[in-house]
Amino acid sequence: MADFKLHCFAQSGNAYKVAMMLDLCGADWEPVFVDYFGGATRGTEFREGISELGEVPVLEHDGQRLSQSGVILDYLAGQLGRFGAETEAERREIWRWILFDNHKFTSYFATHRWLRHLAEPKGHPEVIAFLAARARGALATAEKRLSARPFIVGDRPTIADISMAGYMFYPVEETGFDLDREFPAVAAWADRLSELPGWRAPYEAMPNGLVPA
Ligand SMILES: N[C@@H](CCC(=O)N[C@@H](CS)C(=O)NCC(=O)O)C(=O)O
Repeated sequence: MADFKLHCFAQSGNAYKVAMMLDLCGADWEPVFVDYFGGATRGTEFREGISELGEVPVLEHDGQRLSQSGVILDYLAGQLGRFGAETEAERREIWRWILFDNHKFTSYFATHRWLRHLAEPKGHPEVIAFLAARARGALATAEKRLSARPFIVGDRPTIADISMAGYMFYPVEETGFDLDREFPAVAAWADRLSELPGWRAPYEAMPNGLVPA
């Protein structure tokens, strides 16, 4: 049995943050497919048996069950000794960006992708336009930051990068954002992350929720 079990599906960039961390750390892990599109996260079995929050990712390790990608990344950085903070100031800086990611960067980008590409029926055009504008604003913040340094906190990748990159590797047909054209520093940063040893793309790392095995 693998050391780590990750409840996930490939369309979830939030789950991908954890899959990416496990891959980059060379951890022994296996995915547990969650049939999100079949309603699993809204069902009693998941909410009472896996997570009351009704969301992936959920990580099982050592008799524990953890949820919220930021908390899981922090836990894994401690367990696996990679991509964590080296000083207290760096720890605060990492959390500043993980919170920004959860509130503005991932959340608008992911909800925009969801409503334009995955939801049935698709979202109202005005709602999609609102979310695109909010996502573009958060991307502009990251673009400025990454124009001046290779990674979010400085010279080396940390869990802040892994958190923020959760949705950066889905195709433009899904996201509606051509990062190379609109946000070249963000695109170059995502390329740098994808060159790290062990990296796999979301659809390679996790089971596809629309084509269950
Ligand atoms: N802040 C959470 C967000 C998790 C989240 O939004 N997960 C989505 C998939 S990407 C989910 O499982 N949603 C279930 C639902 O809405 O029923 C995290 O970072 O873990």
